[in-house]
Amino acid sequence: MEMAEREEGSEESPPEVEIPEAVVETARRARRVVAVTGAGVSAESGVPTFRDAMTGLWARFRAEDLATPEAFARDPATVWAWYVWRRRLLEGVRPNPAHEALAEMSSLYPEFALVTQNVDGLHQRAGSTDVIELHGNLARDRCEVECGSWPGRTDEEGPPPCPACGRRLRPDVVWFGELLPSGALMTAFEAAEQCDLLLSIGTSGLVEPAASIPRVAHASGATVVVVNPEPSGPPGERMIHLRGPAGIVLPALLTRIREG
Ligand code: BJW
Repeated sequence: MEMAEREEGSEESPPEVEIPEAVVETARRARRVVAVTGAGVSAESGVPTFRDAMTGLWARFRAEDLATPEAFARDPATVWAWYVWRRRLLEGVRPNPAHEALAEMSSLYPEFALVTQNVDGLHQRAGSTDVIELHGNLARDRCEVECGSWPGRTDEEGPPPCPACGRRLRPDVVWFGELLPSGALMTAFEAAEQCDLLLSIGTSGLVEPAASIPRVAHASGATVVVVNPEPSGPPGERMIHLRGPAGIVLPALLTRIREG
């Protein structure tokens, strides 16, 4: 896919993106659509991805060393500080055109499932409802012994005690080695098995079980469209890669679908 050069002095108008006719046709014909999103969909909002933006704390720690129950047990203060930093960062960001396009797309289809690995809540802030959150949400804490969840706190010295039992609070997110919420996971895989079109947006596809969702959709007969500026696997039958930032590609796709 090619993007036209921006003209001098035309910063206001978005760059033109060519969406292949085959994608437009498939997206117009589809009735059941699943969008699976990862950190890349929020990159243009200024939220760092996990594996390709290494600034601040990201430069000093690997996600795999912080997003584990073992890391929290070993060094709760560091893990807590990482999440406080990320919560603060979210206070200053807004949904971008990719989130907005997905929120609008849902109204075009009889069945539309938005499945996200992200914990930033930006899809909801863009107007999406019934978002299937596979990895939890940074806006919440929960008790480490599961006695409840509360609004996420940004105490500098953490982790704070659970208001109910006094044990530690932790962010209500899914760490490596932990089970994903079973209802969300089941809904996501069922939707993938039944969809005509699956959009895989801004994810490296390295983390299971989320990474299997597009594969299940493809094996069940759906067309899979990957939206990512970086190369992905080889194209194949019903497997199309739209190379570009989600904030440019998705609004362009939405415009083309609506033209029909
Ligand atoms: C753009 C862009 C732009 C940039 N536009 N795009 C089977 C095989 C092997 C291992 C396993 C397996 N099954 C389970 C495992 C173990 C493990 C796993 O997957 N490990 C692999 C890494 C090897 N999975 C788990 O432990 C899961 N639990 C589980 O399966 O329980 C049962 C079980 C346990 C153990 C063994 C077997 C079974 C839990 C996974 C939890 C993941 N948690 C995290 C942290 C969440 C909380 C937090 O935010 O802190 O979730 S890790 C992190 O990775 C986060 C993300 O949601 C997740 C995925 O990352 P994502 O979104 O893809 O981001 P990136 O950075 O990787 O990619 C960004 C992409 O965007 C890039 O491609 C860019 O190019 C692109 N991009 N700008 C569009 N503008």
